[in-house]
Amino acid sequence: MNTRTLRTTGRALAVTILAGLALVLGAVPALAHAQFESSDPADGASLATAPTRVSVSFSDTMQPGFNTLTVIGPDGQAYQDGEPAVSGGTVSIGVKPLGPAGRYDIGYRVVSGDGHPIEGSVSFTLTTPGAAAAAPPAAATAPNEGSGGAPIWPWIVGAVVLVGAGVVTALRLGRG
Ligand SMILES: [Cu+2]
Repeated sequence: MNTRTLRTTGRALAVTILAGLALVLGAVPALAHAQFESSDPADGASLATAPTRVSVSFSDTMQPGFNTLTVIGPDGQAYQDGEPAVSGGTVSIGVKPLGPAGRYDIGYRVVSGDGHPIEGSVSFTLTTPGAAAAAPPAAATAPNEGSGGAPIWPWIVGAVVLVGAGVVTALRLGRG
């Protein structure tokens, strides 16, 4: 073999290897679509303290700009805040102060690096009402119970005034 033949053989070998690599690399993303891997909070987690941010992570880099993340509370209210942020395979979003204790669903609709949309949901349970929770019913009714029959007085006063007015009117009509 002279140098020319060696060079040609080397080039042919390189082309073959590159072609093989391209096939393998091209086939891998097509076979392995990004898949859901984990979330924070984890699916099914019970939390006493409300998270200020939630995230879902996937097995591939995610595309920014096409993602939707929602956090829906047991009261049906949406608690996500702002726009989703993408960092590698993780999509996250801020969370407003949570409301009542109970189940919060994190719904996601995201687009992976290869352009495929991925949809799903995970949930966590808040065991202690969050900062935005309405006052519990017991606390709301306490002031009424404490003031006893007070709310009846306006009715009695109103009745006395009405009866008094009726008597005066009747007397005037009788005189006229
Ligand atoms: Cu895919």
